[in-house]
Amino acid sequence: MNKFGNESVKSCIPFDSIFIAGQPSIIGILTVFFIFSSQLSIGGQGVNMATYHCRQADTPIAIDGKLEEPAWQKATPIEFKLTVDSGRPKFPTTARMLWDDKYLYVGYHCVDEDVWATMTKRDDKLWEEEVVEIFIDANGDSASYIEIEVNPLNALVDLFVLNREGRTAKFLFDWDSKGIRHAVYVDGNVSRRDVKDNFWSVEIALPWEDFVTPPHAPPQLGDVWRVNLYRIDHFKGEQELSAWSPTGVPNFHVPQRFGELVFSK
Ligand SMILES: [Ca+2]
Ligand SMILES: [Ca+2]
Ligand SMILES: [Ca+2]
Repeated sequence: MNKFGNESVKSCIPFDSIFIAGQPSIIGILTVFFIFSSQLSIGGQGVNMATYHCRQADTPIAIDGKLEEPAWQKATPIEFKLTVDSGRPKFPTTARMLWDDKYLYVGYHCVDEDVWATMTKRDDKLWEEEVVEIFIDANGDSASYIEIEVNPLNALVDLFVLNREGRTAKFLFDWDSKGIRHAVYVDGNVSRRDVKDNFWSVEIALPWEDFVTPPHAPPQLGDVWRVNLYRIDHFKGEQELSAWSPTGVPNFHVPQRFGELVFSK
C-alpha cells in the first residue's frame, strides 16, 4: 500500500510488490511484463501515440465549471476509453483542452447517473471516490510529472510525481499549484444518492508559471508535452477507470503511455 492507499488503482507497482513473502508473484510478474512489453511496442512500429492539437483560446473562459464559452467550440473533443482494454465506458467522458498566454485549460463533461463525493480538503484521497485527473509531463522525460485531480465537490489534489522506470515512485503532495483555478458544475445532486443525476462538468486553468519542467512556459507553437486525462467512477460497487490514452493496466501512473499534446494555433 502506498500513499495513494489503493494499490489496485493508483500505485506504480513498486519493485518489491513483484514478490509476496519473498516469492515471485505471478500477478506482479505479469503486470511488469505487461508494462514493459507495452513500452517496447510504443518504441516500435504499429502503435499510434494519442495526439491532441491543443488550440489557442481566442476569447476569455470563465472558470465556472460550464464549458459554455465560445472558445470551447474550437477545441476538439476527446472521448475517454476504458483504461485497461480501451473499451467503451458505461459512463462516457468528453474532455477538451485549450491554451492562451496565461493558462492551460482542460474541461471535462462526465455523463453520470450517480454523482457523489464526500471529501473536501486539498490533497485528500479523492481517487478513492469519483474524480477527474490530468497528468502533465511537460519535458516528456517519462519520469516526472504533475498530477491534478478535482472531484464533484470541487476539492483539489495537486502533486509532483517522480516515477522513473524500475524505481519506486515518489508522490510529492506538498507541491501546490499556487495559481490554479478550478470549478465544477453538477447537473444533479452530489449529496443525495437516491436521486438520478445527469452529468458533472469541470473546468481547470493551470498557469504557466506553476509548471516546473517545461522547455518553454508559456509553450511555443509546435512544442509537444506528454499528457494524460483520466476519470474514476464508482457505480453500484463497480469501479470504472477511463482515460484519454489507455494505459493497458489498472494503473494511471504509466507515463510511457501518456498522449502527445501539440501546442497549435
Ligand atoms: Ca466556463
Ligand atoms: Ca458516478
Ligand atoms: Ca498539493
